[in-house]
Amino acid sequence: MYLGLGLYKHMITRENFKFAKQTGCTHLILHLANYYSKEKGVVTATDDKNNYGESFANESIWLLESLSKLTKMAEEEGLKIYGIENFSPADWYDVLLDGEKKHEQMEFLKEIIRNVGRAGIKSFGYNFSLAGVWGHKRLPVARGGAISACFDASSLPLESRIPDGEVWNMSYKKGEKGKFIKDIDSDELWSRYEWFLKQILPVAQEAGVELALHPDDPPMSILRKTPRLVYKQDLFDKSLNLVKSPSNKIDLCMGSIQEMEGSNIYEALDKYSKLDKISYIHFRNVKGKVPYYKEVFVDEGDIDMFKALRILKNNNFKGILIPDHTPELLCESSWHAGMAYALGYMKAALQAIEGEKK
Ligand SMILES: [Mn+2]
Repeated sequence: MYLGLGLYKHMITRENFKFAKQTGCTHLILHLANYYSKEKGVVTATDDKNNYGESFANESIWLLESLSKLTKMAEEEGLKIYGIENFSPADWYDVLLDGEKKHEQMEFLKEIIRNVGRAGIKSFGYNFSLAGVWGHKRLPVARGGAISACFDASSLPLESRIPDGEVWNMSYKKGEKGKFIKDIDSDELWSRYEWFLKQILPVAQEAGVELALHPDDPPMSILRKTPRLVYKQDLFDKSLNLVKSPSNKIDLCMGSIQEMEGSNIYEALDKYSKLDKISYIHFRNVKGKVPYYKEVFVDEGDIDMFKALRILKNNNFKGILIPDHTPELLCESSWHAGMAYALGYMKAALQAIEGEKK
């Protein structure tokens, strides 16, 4: 098991690579889609009026040359880029929405995966979702009033439909006023997903890239009148069996799984690590489950993180763990402090667990 740090696009700097190295990481997961760039903190509240901003198509960051520059910069700092997380909505909205540009967009996604493979990057995380990550509020809900993400279904306009020009909680064009994305049922969502997997998995396999599916965040069965794909942990079985491939894997987000109704995080970790289906892990903790939960410090949530690590160790898990999100610590560099706190905890826990006998 290795320790990694996830960096959002606006945080991809040499200084932050050094910060990752200094906090004990050996690996990085980079987000190249430009969400979270508007605010200083990264806990962004969204509702029916505010989303994660504008998404741009065909950006040069996806070229092999750009990816290779990033891998070289990481190597210079003694790190390896393990994965890239998420496509830009502007590059695949018609794949998600079954629109007229889906074939053209699919070809670009394949090119991205080929470039990722050529750059020597092992994993590509993605979230096949229409509503995306939506509805969290930025509130002082973690220990000591630390600002963190809180989801409370009872306080949200859950039925607010997704306007034309938006998907995955970002805008990709100026939409028609009063028009919304088409209503679909769960079968239709799965059939769109199956088409996507059948197109992308052979390319990923040839490129030596694992595709890592993130579960729904928040894991509601329906959100903004759209179905969700993996809002219960067993739905990962459905995704893995839908199109079989060694490249069909999971980005196992411990927080999102813990938030699911009826979930058992230890069973999920045990089952999917035994199957060698976990590409990497979002190692974070929460209190509560849908319809109300809050993201908290790694040591104060409902999950016994040491128990989780022992399961992974016993199953010989060889992937990486990243903190995903953490509450913000009250200081000048609240994001860095939050990450350093989580990583220090993880480093100590790994050292303790690695020293234990089976
Ligand atoms: Mn996650």
